[in-house]
Amino acid sequence: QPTRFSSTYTPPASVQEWEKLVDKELSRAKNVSVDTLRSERITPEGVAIQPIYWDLKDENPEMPGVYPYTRGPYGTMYCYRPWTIRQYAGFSTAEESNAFYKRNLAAGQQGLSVAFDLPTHRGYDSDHERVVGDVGMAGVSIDTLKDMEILFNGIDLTQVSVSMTMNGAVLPIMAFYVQAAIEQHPDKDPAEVMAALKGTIQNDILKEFMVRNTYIYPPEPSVNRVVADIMGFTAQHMPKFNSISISGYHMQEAGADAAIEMAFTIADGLEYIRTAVEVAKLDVDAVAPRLSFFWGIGLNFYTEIAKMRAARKLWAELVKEKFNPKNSKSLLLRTHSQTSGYSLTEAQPMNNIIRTTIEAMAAVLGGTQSLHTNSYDEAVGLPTDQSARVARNTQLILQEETGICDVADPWGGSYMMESLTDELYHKAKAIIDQVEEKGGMTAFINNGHAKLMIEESATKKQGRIDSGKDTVVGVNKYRLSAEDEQSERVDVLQIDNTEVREKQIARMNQVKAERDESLAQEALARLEASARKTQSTSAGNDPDNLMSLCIECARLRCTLGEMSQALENAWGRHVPDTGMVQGAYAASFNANSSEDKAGEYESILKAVEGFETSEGRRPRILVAKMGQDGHDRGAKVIASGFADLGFDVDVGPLFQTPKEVALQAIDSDVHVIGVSSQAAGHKTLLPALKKELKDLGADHIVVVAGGVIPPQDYDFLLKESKSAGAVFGPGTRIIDAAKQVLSLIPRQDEE
Ligand code: 2CP
Repeated sequence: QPTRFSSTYTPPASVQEWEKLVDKELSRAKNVSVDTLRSERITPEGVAIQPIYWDLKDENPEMPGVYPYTRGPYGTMYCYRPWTIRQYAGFSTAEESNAFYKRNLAAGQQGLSVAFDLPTHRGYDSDHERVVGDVGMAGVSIDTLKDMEILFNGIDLTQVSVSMTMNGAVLPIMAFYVQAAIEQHPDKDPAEVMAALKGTIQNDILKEFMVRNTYIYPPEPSVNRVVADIMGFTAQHMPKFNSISISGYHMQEAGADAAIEMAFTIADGLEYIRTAVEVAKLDVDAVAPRLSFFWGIGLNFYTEIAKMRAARKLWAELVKEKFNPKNSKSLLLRTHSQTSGYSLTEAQPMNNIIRTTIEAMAAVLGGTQSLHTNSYDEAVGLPTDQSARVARNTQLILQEETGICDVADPWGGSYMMESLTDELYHKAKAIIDQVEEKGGMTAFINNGHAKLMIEESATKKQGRIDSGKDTVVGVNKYRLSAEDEQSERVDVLQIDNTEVREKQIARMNQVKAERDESLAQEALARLEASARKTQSTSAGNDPDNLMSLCIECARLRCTLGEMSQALENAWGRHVPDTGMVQGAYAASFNANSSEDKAGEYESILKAVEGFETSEGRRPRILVAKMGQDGHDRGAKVIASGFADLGFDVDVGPLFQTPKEVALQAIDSDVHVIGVSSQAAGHKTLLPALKKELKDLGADHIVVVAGGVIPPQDYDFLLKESKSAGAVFGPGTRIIDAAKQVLSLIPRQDEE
């Protein structure tokens, strides 16, 4: 048996290609060569860990950095440069977020990732009537250039790479970011500053229509103008900036399994290249090297690693086949990953550290380029400094204490992993073929197919958990007593939403007062006029490019809401439909449950029938979402589950005000309103709903709440403000919630 480096061993062609590539990769690095990588990582037992392993009997082994990239986009992977530790954060005002970023960078974080609040996502300034409960809650509030300048105060944007999660109001946010960078360097040519900017904008609007719901405009202009013009602008002026982060994460969070997540995400990516080439007339090689990806990483350890390996291969093959690029970088799937928020539990939150560590290991063993690890308290609220530190240290420990970075694709060649990679590859490819046959992802989304497939998968998963088929430690197995559970509670960050909102409005008014009003209005009018044109080249130097026009608006101190409104005047606001999956919960629960659990299901059905007999109609519930919180997995699963259990279910539209919810509830004559809240607005929005009901003489309607609500707030909702009759935290079984809701509805003879 020859060794890899014995004089008698002649490496096969793919290994030789890898060696050449590695020489090139390492030529950038000081004091590192292939030889140092091969000989310097010696274990205490005297074993030299090699940067890569392959089967010596294989005549053409797959290698990392070599087509089709199953084993990784780079030849040496973490041996040369570990993944970027990039924690997603932002809350309250720009000042507070800026201070948080600086503390994190000083403590070992390597790149920034900005979370914006929901009004910003949806294109509303902080003074808009629809966003009262949302300002500064789930991210930082940005209304003007001034906010963006404060957000990055003391952080040189030409040096630190910044990721921004923004899709709806992506044009104003990108414009503020670019203009803030330019104004950080008044002595430099703006072109030079823009060329130095490195980072990523999420700008993945297609998935918003399936799952994340922070769209503003209808799909057609969102893709063909907004996304296309940003691709055109960044290709020309910001070559180091990743113009889209094509995201599967939110699909997984919404319930998609790995094959669906991978397939829809890759199909979205193909659609974006098609838009670039066919609509914006850009060269594939001008765009594809700066498309990046974003995966959710859950607890299915082997599957997640295999997913990342299969996705790289699938992307490389499909881009090559469909667009025939000349630059090999166009074929690389580079990705950010985030551990699963869905997998976190409110019960025994310390268990979440272990879950997150395992997920982080899967992301890294799958070859991620950048990683966010969730904080253990994220199932109940915003992370504190302490929980954020534990999350960051999880990555630092993996990078610096474990030796995991010493070898690229350690799973390569495992019978099991190669087989699983192959199977997932084929499953995802079959779904992509189906999507492409239907005319691509936009068509597949428009006909509602994509959303339903994800919702069905989510509802089945809930049935598996509620029936006990899938274990969730501390939730459906190994539970603590109520008393012990209480002692495990953790502190969460509390934000005074009213104070943040007032501060934001004051600052915005000051910016408006100090600007040249007529110049600002002219710039907004030019933006609207461009949006009304159906023909634009999207090229970065086209005077109608929406990104250039927004940068000009930002320079003249127009607000985010004003720019968004100018575009809305031309395109309108997108209104989603509210369909619901039927039968999936019942089927999944009953197929997976033991006999006693099946009896439990039957007993709820009987109770609902009993209600109907005594009250003359079934219990009727309105599942409502208030504020700008578009996370609707919980609401959709609850709606489907309750419907399967015999309730009459109305699903309210997204983004409602408390008054709109109250009016719909009265109109539909429901017994109960179930409010689903994931974005921290509950302490403002629930009391407001209760007041509306009272004012409208409908105080008899029971209100219950569920979602991400810190246990510390339960007393406020249940007792102090009496704005909810029950609160259901993450991990509540649907059948338990249904039982309790039924018991809360006053019967006719009690009234
Ligand atoms: C890296 N490099 C290497 C190697 N590794 N060169 C040679 N050999 C290697 N082994 C080089 C790269 O070529 C690149 O240089 C530079 O080092 C940086 O590496 P990278 O792989 O580009 O890493 P990165 O800068 O960290 O970028 C990673 C991504 C980027 C994935 C490409 O798009 C990204 O950071 N995404 C983050 C997205 C994110 O944070 N999203 C937040 C979602 P060159 O650039 O010169 O080539 S939070 C979402 C929430 C949940 C929400 O949406 O609601």
